[in-house]
Amino acid sequence: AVEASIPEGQREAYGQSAKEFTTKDEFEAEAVKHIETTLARSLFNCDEAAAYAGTALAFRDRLIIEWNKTQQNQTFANPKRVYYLSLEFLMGRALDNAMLNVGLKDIAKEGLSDLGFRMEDIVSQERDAALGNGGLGRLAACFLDSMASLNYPAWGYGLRYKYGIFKQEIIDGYQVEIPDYWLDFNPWEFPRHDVAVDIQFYGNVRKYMDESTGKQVSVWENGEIVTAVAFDVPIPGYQTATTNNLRLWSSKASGGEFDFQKFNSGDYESSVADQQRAETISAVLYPNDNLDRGKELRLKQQYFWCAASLFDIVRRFKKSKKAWKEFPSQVAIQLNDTHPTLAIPELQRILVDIEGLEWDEAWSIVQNTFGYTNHTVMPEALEKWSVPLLQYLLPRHLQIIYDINLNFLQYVERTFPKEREMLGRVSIIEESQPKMVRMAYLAVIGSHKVNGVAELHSDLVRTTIFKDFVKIYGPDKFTNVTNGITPRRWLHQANPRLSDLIASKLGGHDFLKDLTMLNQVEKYVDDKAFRKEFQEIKYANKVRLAKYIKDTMGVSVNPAALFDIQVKRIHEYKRQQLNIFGVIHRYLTLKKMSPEERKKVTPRVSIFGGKAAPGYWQAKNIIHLINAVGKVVNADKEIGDALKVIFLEDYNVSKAEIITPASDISEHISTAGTEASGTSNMKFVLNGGLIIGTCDGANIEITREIGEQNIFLFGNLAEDVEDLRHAHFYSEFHLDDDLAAVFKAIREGMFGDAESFTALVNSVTDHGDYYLVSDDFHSYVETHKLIDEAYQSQEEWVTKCITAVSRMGFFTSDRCIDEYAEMIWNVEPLNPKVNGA
Ligand code: GPK
Repeated sequence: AVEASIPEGQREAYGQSAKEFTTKDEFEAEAVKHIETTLARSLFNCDEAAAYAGTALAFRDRLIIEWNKTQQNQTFANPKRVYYLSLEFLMGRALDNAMLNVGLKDIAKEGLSDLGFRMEDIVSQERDAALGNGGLGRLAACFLDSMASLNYPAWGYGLRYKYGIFKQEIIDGYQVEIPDYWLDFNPWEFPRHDVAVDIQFYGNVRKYMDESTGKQVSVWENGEIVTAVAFDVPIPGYQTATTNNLRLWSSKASGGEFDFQKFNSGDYESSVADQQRAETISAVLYPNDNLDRGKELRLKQQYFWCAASLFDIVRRFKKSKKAWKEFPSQVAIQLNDTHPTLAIPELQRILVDIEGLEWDEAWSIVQNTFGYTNHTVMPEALEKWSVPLLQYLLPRHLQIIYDINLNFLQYVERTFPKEREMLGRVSIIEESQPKMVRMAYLAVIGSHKVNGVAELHSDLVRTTIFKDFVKIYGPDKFTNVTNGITPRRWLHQANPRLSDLIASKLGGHDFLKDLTMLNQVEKYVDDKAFRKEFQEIKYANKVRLAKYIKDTMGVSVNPAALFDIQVKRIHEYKRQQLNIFGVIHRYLTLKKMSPEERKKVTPRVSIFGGKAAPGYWQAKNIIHLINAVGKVVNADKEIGDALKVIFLEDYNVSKAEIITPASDISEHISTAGTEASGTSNMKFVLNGGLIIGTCDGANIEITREIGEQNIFLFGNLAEDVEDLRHAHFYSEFHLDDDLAAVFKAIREGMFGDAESFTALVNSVTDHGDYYLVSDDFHSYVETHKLIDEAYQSQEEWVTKCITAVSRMGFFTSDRCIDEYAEMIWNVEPLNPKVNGA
């Protein structure tokens, strides 16, 4: 019926443009066509970069077709949709994933080989899309993959940063940050210059009485306008036709390229300056992880993105001509942390000020639409914005926030008349100087569900930061969805040989869509051939990493040594300092041994990687110490292969794909109660490595699933942390003896420049040891001894690894998405084939 209005010639032509390559020769023809025409490159100028571009563009053509069909299908069926609002999407590379999901990787591999290229070289030409800091942003990327793979009608909304997370260089042992300009060739995005939204900032609110309705009306006026332009990124599902959309907003000055009034009055330079000022909104990703810095430009980013996304969502809803009360039956919006909390007052503003709904009716729509995911209970990470800043930038939103707060506090007062002291505690407004808006409270009040990301974390959410809210709303509003990872990228792509070995036993790769099938692997734990192949794969992955280390750093490491890896953002709570102090202890121990004794020790390679926020001085000290220790240890002839210390530069998603499959042990050693979940712990175990970890985040659930004989747990428990911290100040503080020896070595200059490590040592000895490094040190060192012993009997070790892999089915992000869909979103998958699409 809809098609009837389209001229017949156009309908036919459209159908024909959709020819898709299916053979090697067709692939080659497509890729070469793109190299010759799209890139205008001659045969004599076809290098690896050009081959990458040709391959990417050929696959892109195929994706676009599926993507258009999916979007048409969703438009016709008009089901309830999920909108995942996240300031970060840490996608990594797209080509390998596109080839896997389209299902023609082997054909492309043969085709490229005909053209004289190796697949790995071509895939590694791509720059990472690094629009995120760490776990939170990578989780969003895994969720997009799962939502598409499970056929959920889902959109991601984010910002199109011109500069993603900075590139890290290590110069003389120090971190140096280089801007990441990643957009010079990005075939995976589609500018939608026709999808543009004007966003207002500043200005004032005018109130008047509408005579005809007798209602008070608020008008936000005289503001400054910036335009949001949509850039769309296709998100293909695995083995399904569903290809969802990630919409990223880019900022530009409103009114076309220039302000023509200024231009005509001869003020050309200032109109260019306006343009550049508008563009700064989406210019750069803030490089802080688990830290709130309260910068004005960051608040502008948040509102810009929330307002553009909501405009888009509301526009789509209005096309359906349904009544407003249907909005929550058509729209579920998930807030990835508090960064998009302004979407709550923004939707209330749209409904009340623009659409003319009554406050209460609007508010019930808002509450039923939003869900909020909390990712941390650490106080320094909980967002607050100053009232004067909000008043200046978003005057109408501040009023709305005050009204939300008033209604909420009145409700609390009515319900708990005897607990007036609670009002100050739960108020959205903190009565400080200046006053602050507590974004997490606003997110809780404006959502129908609040979830943490692992069981312990969700318990802490309920019993600490939102304790009063559990009392006010009841326990059912608060829930848990334990994080997961996509097995497509983190098993099949990163570790194809292990994926294929599993597939050979399970009769194909179906487990990549139903990871619980991994439990069938346990049957092969005693199968000689299986075990041998499993070990060979791990060894090959370690050889690959050893080669990478040699190529990038010039250091030779022995792939037969125990590879001990800690890669994640550098943060005091993640305790890379505990790890490097442990490494120093190991070095001192080795130095005391005779050469004969030393030969009996399990050789180790301690591998670190991760970025420090540019303004996080103590984290940078940790990086410096790791590099300083590496320099001394790696040059020590006496030590040789017994110990090597490596700091891998510029850890990112594509490097994680090489590093993760190569671990024997990985470290997840945060102070108990601080790491909400962690997700790399899951990746390492799924790839056949064991972990050493504290009883924190998802480590606890991993232990429950894989069995405590297959994990190395150590350290104090979350429930004891408060008392231990207290004891550091009020009782005699006893520094662990082995740790004291480590500090002595550092102070005496064993690793050079003792001065520059003073602060790191003092944070333990003089400043209260907030992260309990000394309390956990002994248990940490003892557990590493157990690891050394366990590794000596390779047979038992392999049994542990295989058993652990087979019990990891729970940790797929597909399970997470089904849980969100059922408990929070109330959405169903949409069959991609309905409507004959
Ligand atoms: C949590 F609060 C934050 C943050 O600002 N950035 C970030 O990456 C992480 N997180 C947690 O630290 C991890 O424990 C968790 O697995 C991840 O979010 C995803 O939930």
